[in-house]
Amino acid sequence: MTTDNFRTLAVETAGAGVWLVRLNRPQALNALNTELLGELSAVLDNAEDAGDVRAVVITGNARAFAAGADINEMAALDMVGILNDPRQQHWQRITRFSKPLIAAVNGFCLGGGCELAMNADILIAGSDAKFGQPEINLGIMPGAGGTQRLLRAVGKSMAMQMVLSGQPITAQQALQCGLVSEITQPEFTVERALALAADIAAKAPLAVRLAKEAILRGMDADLSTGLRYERQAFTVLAATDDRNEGIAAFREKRKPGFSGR
Ligand code: DAK
Repeated sequence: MTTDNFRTLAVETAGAGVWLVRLNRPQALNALNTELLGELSAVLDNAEDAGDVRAVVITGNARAFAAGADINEMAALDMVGILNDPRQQHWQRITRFSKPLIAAVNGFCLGGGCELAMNADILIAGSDAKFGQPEINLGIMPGAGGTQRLLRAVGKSMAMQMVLSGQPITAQQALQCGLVSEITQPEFTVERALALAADIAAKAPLAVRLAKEAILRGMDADLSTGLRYERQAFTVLAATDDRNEGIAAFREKRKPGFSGR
């Protein structure tokens, strides 16, 4: 993977099977403009196709993960512009990424930035992170999943509080309400996310993929539908080489070597 073609992102290989994507518009607190979203969507396309990529970590910088959609760009869009907005497709690309995506969040994580982080499967926050949906202060509301994903992540009362008041919450509050799974010192957020990504990257890729899909499907399904999907996915994995390898390695008291087949 080369970062040469990107102006708003930096991409690097960070250990076996892991890509690290850094949002890179520091002058605008990594506000998500069309160019950045397009580049992110291209990176995820590449990561999806690259057989050796097993997990992706996305981060910003010390000051901001991302302070939301680019308000200057947004100002130019009327209703028809929003209906025809190409960014919608970029958001869909992010949402349907099938490999594990981990967000390492420091600083401001607001509006579309918070919605981007919530598209990740796992969120790790630096203790200085601030999560919020401040769109209400602009006379608008979240438009990239903020009302729906936040509701599912933190429950009704906290989602209402954040979306209706626009007030951000701290990393500690985000941990308490389940928006993030861990807090680190800010300087170790990316390191911790990469360690987790490396750990996941060493697992059987098909099992990881189906387990991710089962959890995501479960968020939108009733229990019996979710359980039915889980059972089907579990059964499919019985036909994989990696399942045989995992069980054989356990019995032979050695580390498994997963092939992805
Ligand atoms: N857009 C553009 N520029 C931004 C920005 C943003 N969201 N946030 C910050 N900046 C720019 C500032 O304008 C400033 O630029 P200069 O003036 O230096 O040129 C620079 O970043 C540094 O920001 P500040 O000077 O304001 O820094 P402070 O530390 O004083 O304040 C702040 C930091 C994060 C509290 C403040 O910048 C702020 O309130 N930013 C706006 C946060 C916000 O309202 N975010 C929500 C935006 S609306 C949709 C998809 C997505 C969305 C909607 C629809 N569809 C697919 C339909 C999402 C909407 C949003 O996210």
